[in-house]
Amino acid sequence: MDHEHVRDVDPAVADALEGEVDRQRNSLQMIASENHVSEAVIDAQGSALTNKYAEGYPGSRYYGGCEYADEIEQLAIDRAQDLFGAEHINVQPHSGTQANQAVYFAMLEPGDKILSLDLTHGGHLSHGHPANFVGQFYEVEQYEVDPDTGYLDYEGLAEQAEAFEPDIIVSGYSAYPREVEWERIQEAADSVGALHLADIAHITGLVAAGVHDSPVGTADFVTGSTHKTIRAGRGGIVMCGEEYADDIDSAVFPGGQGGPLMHNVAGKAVGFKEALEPDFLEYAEQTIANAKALGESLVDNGFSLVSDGTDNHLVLVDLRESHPETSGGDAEEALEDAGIVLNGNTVPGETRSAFDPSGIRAGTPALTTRGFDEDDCRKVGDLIARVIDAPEDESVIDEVREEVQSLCDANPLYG
Ligand code: DSN
Repeated sequence: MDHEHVRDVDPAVADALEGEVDRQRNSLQMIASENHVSEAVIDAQGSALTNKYAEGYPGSRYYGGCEYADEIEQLAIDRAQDLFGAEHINVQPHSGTQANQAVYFAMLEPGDKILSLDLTHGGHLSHGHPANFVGQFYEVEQYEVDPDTGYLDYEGLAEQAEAFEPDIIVSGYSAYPREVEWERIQEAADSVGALHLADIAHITGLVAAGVHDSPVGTADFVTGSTHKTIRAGRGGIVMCGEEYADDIDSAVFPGGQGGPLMHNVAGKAVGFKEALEPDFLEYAEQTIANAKALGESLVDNGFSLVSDGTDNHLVLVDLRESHPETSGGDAEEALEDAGIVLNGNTVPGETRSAFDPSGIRAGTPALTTRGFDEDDCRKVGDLIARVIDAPEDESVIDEVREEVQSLCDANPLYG
């Protein structure tokens, strides 16, 4: 990854690009929504398709010269169908948020009602936060996880749906460590005549591999992003039954987007092909095993986990009991100095703020891609504990930084 063409034209950007590759190589990327895509996906995304306009869909475009764009988009759709089994799939959304936007735009009128999980309980901005367009164009009410267990409260959700009478219920989360019972949310939606959108952005790869229950065939709409656990490069995807196909396609283009980012669609096609290989199942299983090992190690080191553990690729640590003086932001900063990159995160019942929350969120998708196993992840849990126990001790930070480097050297990334 030498960026030689960039260097010829723009050494400043080339230096920064190489700096970023070195940063990823020499530190632990534990932001739960991140991953390391293959060089094949990077090659596809950095291709001449960035030049091509292709408004429309395969076989029906508003511009000439789309023969290769058609071929690639159809490959992406076919492979996504093999992975997820949905009747209809649109691979053009630029991101998971724009995939969600397409569903809202297709199915709701401004002022319609959305019932979704509160952001501080693990939801997402695009599910109805007041600062997002969704919170401003629609009437949003939010549900919460059970404060005692950290698990979704399906009965409470059904009662809330009955009282609020939403037009759509949104499930699928950004900081929820447990398996989701899609059928129970569908039942709540059906009982009040609401639609159900399941946003699997974080777990798209786990669902594709079959290691996490799939909402496809249960929820009316399933959206996802393609660069997280599925490692297919930046972008989004929408899946639905055939009866909604035309509405969704029109809501993506021309409703919400202009020309598709065909270079990203090519990345999706390549990443989906990789996800169809048998070793992707091993990857997905290992990602979950690693998150469980990380969580156990943190618990052994005295930390509290929201819901006491994990079923997926992430753990959510509530620092309030074990480290009441340390905010998630303080922990994030000290850990980054030690080469462990994750994010401060709100926790259910948050008593600080989104800018200075009480927890940290840590994921294993990227570590697993570079070859980490359970023993490595237990060790990472110990290293996280050493830093958070002494976030201002430079000698601890330096020692942990060295151990992080050894782990990185043992699990090399990008050649
Ligand atoms: N920003 C992503 C996350 O970190 O969960 C979701 O879009």
